[in-house]
Amino acid sequence: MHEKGQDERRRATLAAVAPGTALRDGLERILRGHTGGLIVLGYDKTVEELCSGGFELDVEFSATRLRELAKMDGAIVLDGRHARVVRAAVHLVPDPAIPTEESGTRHRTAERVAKQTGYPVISVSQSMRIIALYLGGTRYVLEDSATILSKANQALATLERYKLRLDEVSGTLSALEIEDLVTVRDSSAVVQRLEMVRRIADEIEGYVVELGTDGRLLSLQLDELVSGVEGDRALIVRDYFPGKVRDGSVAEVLRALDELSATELLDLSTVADVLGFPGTDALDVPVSPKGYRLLAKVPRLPGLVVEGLVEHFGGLQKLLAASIDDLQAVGGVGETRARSVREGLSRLAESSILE
Ligand code: 3AT
Ligand code: 3AT
Ligand code: MN
Repeated sequence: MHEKGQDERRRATLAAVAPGTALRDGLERILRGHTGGLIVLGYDKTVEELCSGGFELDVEFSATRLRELAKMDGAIVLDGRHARVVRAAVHLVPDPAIPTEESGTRHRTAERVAKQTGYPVISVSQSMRIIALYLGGTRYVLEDSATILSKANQALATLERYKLRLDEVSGTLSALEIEDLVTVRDSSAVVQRLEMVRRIADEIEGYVVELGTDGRLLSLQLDELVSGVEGDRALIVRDYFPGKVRDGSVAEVLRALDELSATELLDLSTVADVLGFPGTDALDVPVSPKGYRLLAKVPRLPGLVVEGLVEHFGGLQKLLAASIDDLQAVGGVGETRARSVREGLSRLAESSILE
């Protein structure tokens, strides 16, 4: 949980300095101007106490102002929303007892101030021509878009392969579900593949954030590949959750999946264990879905009706066998809806068997 919050903060900060933002524009101008820079992204009592000299400005932020102010010696302090320049030409005096791995007074100061204040600090190195972001105890180098894009495209190729494999195992699972021949192995394999797709998609999402306006095309490609994956993961967990489904228990399983290491995720038995099927022989145990995942493929079916149908019939096989009259016994299901469920499921059954 702690790690999650940190990850979100990192992404939010990277988004604030991504290409296309005024802040990044200012940093690139400093780099091109061959001067350096030391910029604190936030101002409060703690920051104030580290500031010595310089002058107070409190003017609106702009990229060109940042570049001009960076020509002077010292640091620039912005407010937390990066909308105003609070101070410039400041000498920062952080606690010298705070450890730093950096060499060079600018970068040592940046690391220490980031640790001491909790605000992100940026250093633009004059000698190394690098923009670095210090956040807490971590340093990120802001790479140019071409470098990030080449990494992102590699990840995207991997995602495409994973997605193909996922579509394969999902199709197989649907066919087995229709014929009531599913084992824990089959459902675990789909969960495993969904999780692998989700993880690589999350990595690419990070690149999208870093790329800012240069990441639009990548973002579109990503959305197209992973639409529905997050939802499917929850549906399949609900489908095979042993016993009654409560939202809390589903969320716990999803969290446990999220916490599996990359190696654990590759082991189907471990995935089965997380899904509620422990033991060495669990993979060959026959299981039947409640029907959530296939019902989600029936168009225009509200969530409450899906709940009602699963509750009433108790499993996919009984749903498949239900007549239009049977279906109408469920609250919220009139003749029209009963017909569309009947037809939807029949269509799924036909297309699944053909595959
Ligand atoms: P850089 O981006 O720093 O190369 P700049 O357009 O920001 O250039 P500066 O204000 O840093 O320009 O000024 C750089 C030098 O240019 C300073 C001065 O020697 C000369 N300069 C600037 N404006 C004038 C002017 N009106 N008349 C004569 N020399 C000028
Ligand atoms: P470069 O990689 O050369 O840019 P550096 O770490 O070698 O950075 P220097 O000692 O050359 O740093 O100092 C460069 C400038 O950094 C000098 C000053 O404008 C700024 N600077 C360094 N320490 C501080 C500080 N404590 N507060 C404000 N500005 C500082
Ligand atoms: Mn130096």
